Amino acid sequence: MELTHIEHIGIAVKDLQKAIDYYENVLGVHCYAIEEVKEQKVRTAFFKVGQTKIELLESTDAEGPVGKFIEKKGEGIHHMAFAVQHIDKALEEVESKGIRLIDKETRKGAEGLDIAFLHPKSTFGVLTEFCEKKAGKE
Ligand code: CMX
Repeated sequence: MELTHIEHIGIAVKDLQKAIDYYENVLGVHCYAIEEVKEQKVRTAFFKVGQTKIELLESTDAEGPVGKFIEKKGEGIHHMAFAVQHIDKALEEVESKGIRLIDKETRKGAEGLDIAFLHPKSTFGVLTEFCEKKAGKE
């Protein structure tokens, strides 16, 4: 398995617009996309810092993963996403090494990427995402 780079860091926020204002007006990075991912019960905002993206996550449902996270732990870093080259093989490989998968099959995440999560209880407390951009996608 080869992790090519950190694709994005996901940050849970209570108010997407207030967080966007901070990233744009204080850190000086441009929000290039806002997208709702219904299946994940979030609205996301994206920024690029070099090759890595920052993904702000606002919950659209208190019972969704980000809503529950904020309720328990407050705002902050929610997950780290690695770009991988062959996501199905990467999932098989980590599972064969005893890591608990949240997603055995990939699903569609923001920006049309194929994504899957590893359980934070198996990954030293960091919710870990694998992402693969399939050929032909921008
Ligand atoms: N990072 C680290 N630990 C986390 C966590 C996170 N983001 N979210 C939950 N946990 C921990 C909790 O603190 C809890 O630990 P304790 O048992 O020690 O208290 C444990 O995991 C179970 O948490 P829970 O609140 O009971 O929540 P669930 O088990 O129902 O769900 C999880 C946890 C990780 C399986 C679920 O959030 C999930 O499936 N996440 C993947 C999908 C996701 O996060 N989507 C949002 C992002 C979408 C995107 O990027 O597009």
